[in-house]
Amino acid sequence: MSSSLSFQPSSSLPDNNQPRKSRFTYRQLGQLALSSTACPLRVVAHVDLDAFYAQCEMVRLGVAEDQPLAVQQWQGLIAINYPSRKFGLSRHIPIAEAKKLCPDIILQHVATWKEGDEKWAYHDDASKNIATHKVSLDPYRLESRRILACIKETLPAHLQTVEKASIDEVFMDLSAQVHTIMLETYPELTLPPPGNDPNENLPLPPTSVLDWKADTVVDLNSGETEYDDPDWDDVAILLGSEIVRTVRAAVREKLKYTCSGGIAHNKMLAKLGSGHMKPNQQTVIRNRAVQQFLSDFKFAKIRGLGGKLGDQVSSAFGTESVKDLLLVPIEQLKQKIGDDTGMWIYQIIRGIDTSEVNARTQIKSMLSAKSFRPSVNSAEQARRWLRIFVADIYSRLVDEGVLENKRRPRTINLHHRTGGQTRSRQAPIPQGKKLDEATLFDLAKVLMDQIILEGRIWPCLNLSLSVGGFEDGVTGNRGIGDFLIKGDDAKAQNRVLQSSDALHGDHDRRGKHRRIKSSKGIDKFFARAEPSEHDEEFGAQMWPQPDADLLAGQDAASTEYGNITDSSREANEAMEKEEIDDMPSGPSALHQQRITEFICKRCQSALSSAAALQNHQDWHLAKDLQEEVLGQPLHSSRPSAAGSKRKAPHSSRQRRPGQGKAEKGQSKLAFG
Ligand code: TTP
Ligand code: CA
Ligand code: CA
Repeated sequence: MSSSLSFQPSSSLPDNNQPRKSRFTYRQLGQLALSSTACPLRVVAHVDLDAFYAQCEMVRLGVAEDQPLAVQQWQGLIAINYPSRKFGLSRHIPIAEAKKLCPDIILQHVATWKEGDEKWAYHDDASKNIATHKVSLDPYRLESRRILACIKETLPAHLQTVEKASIDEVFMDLSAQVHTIMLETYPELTLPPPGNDPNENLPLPPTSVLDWKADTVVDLNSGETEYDDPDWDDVAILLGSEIVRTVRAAVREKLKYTCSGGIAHNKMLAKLGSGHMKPNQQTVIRNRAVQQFLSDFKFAKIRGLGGKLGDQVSSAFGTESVKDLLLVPIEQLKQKIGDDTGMWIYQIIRGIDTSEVNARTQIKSMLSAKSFRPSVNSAEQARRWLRIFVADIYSRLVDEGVLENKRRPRTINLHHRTGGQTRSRQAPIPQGKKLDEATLFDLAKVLMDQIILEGRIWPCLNLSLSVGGFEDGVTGNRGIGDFLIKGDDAKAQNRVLQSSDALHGDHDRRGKHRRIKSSKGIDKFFARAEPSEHDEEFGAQMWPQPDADLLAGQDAASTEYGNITDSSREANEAMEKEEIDDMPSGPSALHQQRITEFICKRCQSALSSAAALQNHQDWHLAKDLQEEVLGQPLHSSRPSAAGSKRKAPHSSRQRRPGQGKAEKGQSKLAFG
């Protein structure tokens, strides 16, 4: 790895005095202007905030940059700033241990909603009140929005493609901007190709020296040397890297946040790059360095290969390393893993990823939920929680542009669980009117009342409210006043709910499948990159693995934070594993006893407590619902979609690891 490179004098005039040509054509240069995913000169960047929630708290509290600080959620740590990482702190360390290792550490609990409160706040006693408080991530969403806005302001409006990939990450397709800079910097590129033939190769860049400034530049593949003249893909990535440096400096100067960047040919590589050297650095992966860079990774680091699929691959081929997997012939991959998935793996470990950077937020659903310990035992108490869920969801809807009528959900769902039974109710959200918090709350209350009417619903152990079916709002000349809900409309709304009950209310008698089909909001369980209350059940550390919030592709089904994907699944699997890992290791009698007491009948996992077992069973339920929503198990071999404009396995009609069902997006976090 080198921090700066210089090339030897250009050898673009070889022996026969004919100028040597670039590997790239005029046509390919043209594709760069269009940000074509097929363009070999394409430049994609990924920016990820360093220790994000911890930085948010540092900025909010105005603490010194070298002050160790961690963000606490109940009895766990969810974000650790870099000064405290020097003391060996990580997400998995108990609070007492963290204080021992770093006595000066500031432990800041996340903001919470207190049962019955109208607004979240930072409560000093939150960590002791898991039963009556619910985490609010609003402070971090707010900062996320400011950072996204800052990034967008830094880039030219007409040339930017920025995708919020999680609460603290963005992808940027820099191709169009890089193209513009290239033409300005190298006017020879604006000349028509010889014979006006776009398939002619470009001249080589006139420069033989590329200054990578302070970037980390990944070493070249074997066989390539720094003495080879740079080609236009090197120049493009260098220009991309300069843009990222400017973006990071703006975020730092204007908002005080540090972040790390990755600059490469596609999303997958850019994402691996941003995590390569942290904090406050950026890593460049030139095309000539991709193989070298990837072969050092375990394939579990690649998004989509971190969970069950990764396990399946490692047991099928007896390895966890990319290097070994590269030796497996494609036919063998297809045979053991399935045609599409095998093909996808074959390509992704070779650094091939044609997923687009999506500028449009494609949230599909939002969920707010809580498991109750102790249980909730009255309608009044349940309503107090509903008020919080609605406030939580509404603030996210505002982020989504609901006030501007940009996008709005079409359905609202309530799931209710007692010891033995889960009930769900769904209703349409009246369209064409302003959607406000009171309307949502009224809808939620009606759903709750319907469930209450069924009887025997206490004690309630879990409530989950979700909204889904997002679609673009009607644009036009209607002012916000046109969307106000009037009294009569509210009554009409109730009538709609009643008829919806007739359509959807008979869940328990029709069985689970029926219920699931009317409850797509549950896909949210698999689509989070931000922790939700559901995560609290599993403990803070169990939520998304660092890689699990990314995902990809332009085609995947979208939910609030990201795709309904295997990657989200990985997050859930991680939860499950960590539940098990939380138990004392070693064959102690206590351990044995706990194992036999809390075994999941479905998968034989051992859980550490009755509550953990309950949560684990919720996870199974969510997974079942998810499979129903997707219609088939993931990773099965599927026929290619005829007529799709993209090639398998990236077809917009197919799901692949890292994607959800067709339509798209990521539950992921749109910054802002
Ligand atoms: P990450 O980007 O994974 O981690 P980070 O920003 O804290 O640290 P890094 O510098 O390594 O990127 O997650 C972003 C935020 O999401 C993190 O600050 C807190 C939250 N989070 C959780 O609450 N639980 C988790 O398990 C993870 C991974 C993140
Ligand atoms: Ca981060
Ligand atoms: Ca992140």
